[in-house]
Amino acid sequence: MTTITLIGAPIEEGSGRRGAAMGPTALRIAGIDTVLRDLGHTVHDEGDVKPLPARDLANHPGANNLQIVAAFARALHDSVHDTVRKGHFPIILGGDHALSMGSVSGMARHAADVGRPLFVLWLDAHADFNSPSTSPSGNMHGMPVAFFCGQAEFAPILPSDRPLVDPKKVFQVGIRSVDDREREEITEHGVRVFDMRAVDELGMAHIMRQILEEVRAANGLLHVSLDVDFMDPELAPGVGTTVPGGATFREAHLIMEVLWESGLVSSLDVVELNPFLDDRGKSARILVELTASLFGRRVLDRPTRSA
Ligand code: HAR
Ligand code: MN
Ligand code: MN
Ligand code: MN
Repeated sequence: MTTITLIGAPIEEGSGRRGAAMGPTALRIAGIDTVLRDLGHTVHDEGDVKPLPARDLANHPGANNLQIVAAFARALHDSVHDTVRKGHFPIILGGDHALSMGSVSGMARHAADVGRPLFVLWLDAHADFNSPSTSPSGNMHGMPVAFFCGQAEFAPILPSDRPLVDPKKVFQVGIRSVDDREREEITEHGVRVFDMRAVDELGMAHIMRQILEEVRAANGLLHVSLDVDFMDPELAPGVGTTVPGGATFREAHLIMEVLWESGLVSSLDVVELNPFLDDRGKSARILVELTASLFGRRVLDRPTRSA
């Protein structure tokens, strides 16, 4: 059984609208801690990180709310790194996706400490590979992947010696809304993209098998970042950036089940839940369901996990 630490990150300043700061509260009300305890895990809830605005950074015209976004990134980097160093599994309750600048960087630091490669599974409608100079919106929730892969424009946010993630170890699944400059960037940097067309043509089981085999062969750590808009908006409407044609409940569920069976996952972000836009808690409840599946809830016994 796993010792899990819940870390709330009530950030909405990366998203350009209000509401995602209520995400951690909604996930707690939906019972994320109880569901994990009922599965036999030990759960500590650290409460919410309390960042201090990064006043050393100047305002930037292409990076909205840079000071507060950087503050969350710094606080989460430290808190995730401390958590995982103790041997606990961090679950970051978002908050918008800009928080992954900090959570993934904290995991990258740990991976460097233990000498293992970090892989990232990015479940999202979006590639989130913009930089301040390429972003059409300036919203930093569209930038975390470019950040932790080391695009130079972000240099002052975290210490310059921070370990980076190799873009070829980032798997994006479910992508269906990519800006023109982003498309060039993810191709140039070799991000591994399984867009919704790939999901339709190959099937989720095949895609996940391929990803997990690669992580296992490299003895990697695997960070999972789950954006609510990965799922179809009919299923999960509680998010500011819905895109039609997303993953079904079964597809999302299958991912979580095979991830549990793999034993390879080290850390999880649950991001972009906007309870103000949700339909009577529906999206929050689905996220809790999916998290339970990632931690071993199952319908029938099957050949058990390998690790
Ligand atoms: N690509 C657009 C931008 O950068 C929209 C980004 C939206 N991002 C999220 N997270 N909702 O995936 O502005
Ligand atoms: Mn995202
Ligand atoms: Mn998204
Ligand atoms: Mn580039």
